[in-house]
Amino acid sequence: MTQDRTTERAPERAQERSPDRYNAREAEPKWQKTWAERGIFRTRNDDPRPKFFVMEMFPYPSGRIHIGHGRNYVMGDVLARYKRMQGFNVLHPMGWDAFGLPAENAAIERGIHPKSWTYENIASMREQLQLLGLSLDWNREIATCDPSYYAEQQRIFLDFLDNGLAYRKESEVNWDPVDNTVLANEQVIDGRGWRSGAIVERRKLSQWFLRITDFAQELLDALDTLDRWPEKVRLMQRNWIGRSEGMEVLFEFTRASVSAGTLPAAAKAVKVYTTRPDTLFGASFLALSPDHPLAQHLALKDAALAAFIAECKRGGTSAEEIETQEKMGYATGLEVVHPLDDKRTVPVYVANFVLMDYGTGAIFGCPAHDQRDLDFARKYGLSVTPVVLPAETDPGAFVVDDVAYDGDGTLFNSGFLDGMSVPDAKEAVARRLERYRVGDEPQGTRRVNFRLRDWGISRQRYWGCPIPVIHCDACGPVGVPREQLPVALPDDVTFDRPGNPLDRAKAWRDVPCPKCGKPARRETDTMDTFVDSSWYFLRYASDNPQVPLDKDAVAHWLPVDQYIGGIEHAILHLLYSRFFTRALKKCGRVDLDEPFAGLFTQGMIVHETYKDTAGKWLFPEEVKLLGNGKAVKIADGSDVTVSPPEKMSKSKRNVVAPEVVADTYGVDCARWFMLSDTPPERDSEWTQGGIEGAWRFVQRVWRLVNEAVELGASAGSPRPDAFSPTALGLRRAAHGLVATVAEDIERLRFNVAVAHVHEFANAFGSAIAVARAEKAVPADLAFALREAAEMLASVVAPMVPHLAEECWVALGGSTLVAQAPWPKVEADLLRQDTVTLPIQINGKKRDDIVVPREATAAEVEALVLKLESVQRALDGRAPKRIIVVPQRIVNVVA
Ligand code: ANZ
Ligand code: ZN
Repeated sequence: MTQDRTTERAPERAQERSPDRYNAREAEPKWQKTWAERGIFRTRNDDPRPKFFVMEMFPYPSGRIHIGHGRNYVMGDVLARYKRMQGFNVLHPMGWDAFGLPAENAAIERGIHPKSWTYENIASMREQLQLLGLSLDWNREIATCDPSYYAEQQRIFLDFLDNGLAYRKESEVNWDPVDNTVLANEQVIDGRGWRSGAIVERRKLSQWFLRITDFAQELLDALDTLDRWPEKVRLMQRNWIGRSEGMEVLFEFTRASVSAGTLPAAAKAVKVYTTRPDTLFGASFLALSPDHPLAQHLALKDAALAAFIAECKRGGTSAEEIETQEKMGYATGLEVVHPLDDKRTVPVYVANFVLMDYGTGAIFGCPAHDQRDLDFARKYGLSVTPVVLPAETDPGAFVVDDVAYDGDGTLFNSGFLDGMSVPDAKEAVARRLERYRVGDEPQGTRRVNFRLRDWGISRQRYWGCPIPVIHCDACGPVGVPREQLPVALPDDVTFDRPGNPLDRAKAWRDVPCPKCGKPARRETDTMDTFVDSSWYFLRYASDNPQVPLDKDAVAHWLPVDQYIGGIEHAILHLLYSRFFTRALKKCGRVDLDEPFAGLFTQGMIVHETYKDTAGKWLFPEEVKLLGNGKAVKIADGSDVTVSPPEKMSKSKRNVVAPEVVADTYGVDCARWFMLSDTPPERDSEWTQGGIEGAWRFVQRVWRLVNEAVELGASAGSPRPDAFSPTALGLRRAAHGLVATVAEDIERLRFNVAVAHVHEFANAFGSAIAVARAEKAVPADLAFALREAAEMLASVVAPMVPHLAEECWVALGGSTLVAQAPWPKVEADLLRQDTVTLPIQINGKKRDDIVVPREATAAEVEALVLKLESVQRALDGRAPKRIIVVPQRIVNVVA
């Protein structure tokens, strides 16, 4: 069945000249077995060679992988194999990000235990990855759901606790009032619980946090040192950390407001945070967050305010939700005095767009220069006074209508600030407010703020790493003694009811307090799965399971030289990992600041989508393409709608399984195709034509090598002293290939490497044609042919490793090319002593040829006539004319 397919889908098979066809389906499993048996990808920590650590972001074991998942692993593998050939001790590990919600959903929906679901998926995905021929050290494989892994994670948590880096605080969660359970954000769909459909409420729960904000400045500053990270990712992290410089300013209540009697006894002023103290004279209102203590206090005696606050909560309180909501406010009736002009008063609102956990939870609104404030002012009829005048603008003519002006300019309408630039005005206001006093506090204080929040890691779920804490009524939360770790997940739990099964696992939950021995209960929250992935790269360094986090091994291997993964992890995963590394250093567990020296974010693999007449998605193998965008269903010939390529996804069925490709073409073809054409950072389209092209090229390399074996010198033949132009041209091309592909791989320009191999194959093909035409191949050319074949096999070895091993055997090699050194280049041959001439046939460019720079027109002509493309065009006839323009172009008139 699959054999038939190969025949059918490899259209040029019949035209091949060589009877020897490379049989990937035989070769690939054979070499994979040999590599595994000889353990050649096993890495030792005491290996004296220089280290190179390359890893790809580890997969979530969701079920099966499709070829779209494979691209980053293949890229990492090319680098790993190349670096091995360069003499490095390479660490290239693999693991499983194995905790998470889907396993629990499978348990709920299909009654499979999350553990079996996960380990079954791991088994089948491991097999699929092995099929790709990846040079991984499977001895270091880890799964984050393995107690041996999470025991260390619990130890890390306790270290954080001891060092003040983990703490507990009240925080809001999504609460499903019907299922009586906390929901993850992704389980809230349009404000409703995914299963019950009930409107989700916000509830306060005591939860565990990690103090990432302690490291905000460091994490920001160190971004400048990560010069092998994409600028885009550094920028995203910078924005996420969100440092801003501003001021806290006190606004005192008016006498009337104080004597109204609604304020708490101690309340004299409201503190706001602003990055624009220069715009103070444009202030037209103050706004408190609905969660601000003062708003909460006022709501106790103001039912309308209480209702308003409740209304705000329904809209959600996350920054993203607030961003999209219509601005709403409630006038408290209170007023404050303007800090720079005590004759002016400003009304105080409670407003839905002010966040409690940023700045001070209160703002002053300057509508002319802030869009949110402007929307708010228009809605509630508040004044809009511009105070920053854009350059070259007439103050009398400048009005702010419904777009706030947030640009630069000169202050006006601003008393003592008039005429100043924005920075000067900021400084002048700061100086003045630092001098003024409110009680014994300065009225204004300079302040740096970060958008970054501490990391809430508590999840009310089963399938995660248990937080190693026991709650005692007398002692409070107590860390589980280290010798009792791991706190293992109990297997015996039920998923028949909503909520966290750990809450119901009495035998597991109820334990004595480690401090006082009184009855106590375990923490039933588990950790956010981002914790699991925040240190796995450190775990890989250890080759001793007894010491999962091994400081010396980390010092040896880290930082990761090249990390490869998707841009979707540009912020959270990478930032958390950077934080973990620094936090662990603070705890004395590692001696490292930054975990990833080099980062590469690869593009995705996209594929067309297919739908039948009933609107059902079809798999590519169910569809026959007819060309020019038309297709039919193979089963019944009915029409298929073809839509533009999209990210491969199971739901749209536009996926290709690695085993299908392996069976049909061999995985080397898949690898070659994934590396070809498209720059690796861009999305690449998987097409039938593309994979067939890769198949033809694999066959071509095989033929070239075999022809060179046939015509070339035997292994280890001595190097002749002199070379003919043809032999020299080939040698230059081969040595050039070795040098340029090395550089291409170092720079992760895999598509360029592929292009260089293609280019070389042409040169090699012409040289072989020259050799074939000889009665006896001269020794110099014979030497060059063998050398070129060995170099070609070596150079493609990182990319198409199975084919390369097979070529290596054909060349008489007794070792593995995977363990062979990268070929040595003779520097002399790299000098630009060759030129590439375009070949025009009947006025159209058809080919290129590389010739020695000093080649005579006659020599060039002879070489050109042997090119496959030229012979095809001539079809046995003599050319009408050949015009060689030395060092420029060759024109053939057929
Ligand atoms: C007055 C002002 C005038 C502001 C103006 C901006 C423009 P970044 O740069 O992100 O730090 N702000 C302060 N705390 C807030 C909170 N808890 N919720 C919502 N908004 C808050 O933003 C700082 C600015 O965001 C602050 O400067 C404040 O508005 C607002 F023409 O103060 B500004
Ligand atoms: Zn106790």
